[in-house]
Amino acid sequence: MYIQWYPGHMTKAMRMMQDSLKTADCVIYVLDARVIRSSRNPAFDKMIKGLPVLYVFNKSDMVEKADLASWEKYYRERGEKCVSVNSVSSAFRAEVISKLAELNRPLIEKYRNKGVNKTVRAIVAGVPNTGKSTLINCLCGSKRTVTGNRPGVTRGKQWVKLASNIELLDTPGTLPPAFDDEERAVRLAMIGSIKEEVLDMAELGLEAIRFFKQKNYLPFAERYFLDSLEYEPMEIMDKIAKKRGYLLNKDNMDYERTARAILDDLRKLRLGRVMLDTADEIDV
Ligand SMILES: Nc1nc2c(ncn2[C@@H]2O[C@H](COP(=O)(O)OP(=O)(O)OP(=O)(O)O)[C@@H](O)[C@H]2O)c(=O)[nH]1
Ligand SMILES: [Mg+2]
Repeated sequence: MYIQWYPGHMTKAMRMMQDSLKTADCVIYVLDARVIRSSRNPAFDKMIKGLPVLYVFNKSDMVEKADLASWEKYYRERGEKCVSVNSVSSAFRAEVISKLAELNRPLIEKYRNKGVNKTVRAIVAGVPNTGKSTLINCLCGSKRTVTGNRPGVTRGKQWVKLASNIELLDTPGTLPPAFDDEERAVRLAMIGSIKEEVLDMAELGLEAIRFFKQKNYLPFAERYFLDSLEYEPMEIMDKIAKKRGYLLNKDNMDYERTARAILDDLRKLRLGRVMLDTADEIDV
């Protein structure tokens, strides 16, 4: 599936990130726990070389703990600091703040030795809709930023004071510039990080079916009363449309509506807690 997923304003957004990084001491890199690999942005990774980074695996409530543990292990073995979070809950607040303090301890101590009380500036970044603004609100314990379940909610940058010596910068979601990796684009689209305006929803639904078929993910078959996933993706789409009675007219099925139903089921966990970037893909 070809997705023209790099809208013009993204170039501007990436330039803004480059600019903001000049005043940042560290990065809070918000990844979606379902797509820990696909929600990395290689262009952004290059920009932040040399800065301390805390990787936040957000929406951890949407995947199985055991699946997430493989990614945590992988990051930790590589010496990367990471923490799994559900930003909608306040339960993770203290842990993230303590990890953030740990990340910046060398810097704070360096300044303290000079008698300076350093204010740490952390840039909160990630692809659209990963929960950056929600995380900031969670850390602050109050609604300081605008959030919403669609990509592109945060427009400009916004500094938020977390404590007397920590400031957080909320930024608009940014996508990787190249679309050399179609799988990445598809997965980001599946979780809702790419604006619907640039997507062919029926085609995306078919990609979702391909994904579940390839993993032979049986809860998918169960959800739609299919006896197996041993059919062509289009056949599966057709069966689901028929079972649901999604008709365009008396001769044609409504595949777009079918696709939307599948994606909605995926995003609302009605297909279970599905990790799209599975642990067996860690080292690929
Ligand atoms: N289940 C779950 N939902 C979350 C979590 N964090 C955020 N959300 C939801 O995800 C949606 C997007 O959250 P935002 O904070 O607006 O995401 P963002 O990364 O700031 O998005 P942009 O500003 O558009 O780039 C909202 O509906 C949030 O309620 C989480 O940890 N778990
Ligand atoms: Mg936001």
